[in-house]
Amino acid sequence: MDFQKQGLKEAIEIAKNLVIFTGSGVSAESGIPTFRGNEGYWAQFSPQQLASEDGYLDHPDIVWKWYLERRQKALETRPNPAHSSFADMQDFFEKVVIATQNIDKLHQRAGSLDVLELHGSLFRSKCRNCENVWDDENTKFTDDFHICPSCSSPRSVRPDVVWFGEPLPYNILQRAIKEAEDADIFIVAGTSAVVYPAAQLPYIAKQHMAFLIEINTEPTPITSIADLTLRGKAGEILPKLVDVIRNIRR
Ligand code: BV8
Repeated sequence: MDFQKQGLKEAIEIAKNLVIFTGSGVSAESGIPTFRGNEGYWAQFSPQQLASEDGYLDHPDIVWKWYLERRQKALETRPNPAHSSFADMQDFFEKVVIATQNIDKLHQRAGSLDVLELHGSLFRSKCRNCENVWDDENTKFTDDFHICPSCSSPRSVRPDVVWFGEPLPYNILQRAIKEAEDADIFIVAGTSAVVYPAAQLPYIAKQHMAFLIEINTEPTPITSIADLTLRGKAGEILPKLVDVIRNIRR
């Protein structure tokens, strides 16, 4: 693995702020499907059918079934070495922020403390009627899970995730943009970097002189602007990157 790339050692020596932008590829080695791979969700389902409000309104039970299956899978799985490596990096830099597109909460379960959930969470629901949002990690979903516990309006409860055509949570996106601007090192891991506005973050970091590292099994649009591309599985590469950081920063 080419960690000797020009600039990496210097970047690690002087960095204060580390920002990590992740997508479903970081959870792949935990057994959670990605979206756009051959085995990905979009190979079986249409994103418009499952990850859009129209799809939810047309067939709420199918959308709920998909999210509850994903939620169960996330609960049954464990963070992998990619998640734990990002948590370990908190020992070596003043500030480590994770801006994730993932909704599986595996970064938090691995010990990352500052996680921006750009696309929401499998473990929160919200009411379309009264806009109440609540944690439902311990909810045992039953047939009446459509009833809002706050306003009791029937069939108004949906997953608190960002669907296509919906805006990202304003404060979270603004914070992610600010952190990308302030990043000394910006790691892009396990994302195809095609979903906007989240995918703008690496470009913002690069424009603000961050050292850009990409970790992916395949090339993406970010590859051409990365200062260092580490080609391979995040769960295998990241523990080695932590060793490199530890040797420089200890
Ligand atoms: C918005 C829900 C506007 C949560 C998701 C035309 C019409 C309308 C909109 C648009 C348009 N053109 C562009 C847009 C914007 C649209 C968009 O970007 N579309 C793209 C597809 C062209 N974006 C939106 O609609 C956003 N909203 O624009 O609103 C607006 C503004 C103001 C007011 C009103 C409206 C909303 C985007 C969020 C959509 N929600 N999901 C969920 O169910 O999870 S998207 C979905 O894609 C997930 O969130 C996912 O996180 C995200 C990104 O995918 P990735 O995580 O990157 O996963 P992917 O499978 O693609 O890639 C995996 C990568 O990992 C691969 O590169 C692979 O090589 C790599 N990999 C695999 N294994 C490993 C690995 N790497 C390392 N190690 C491994 N082991």
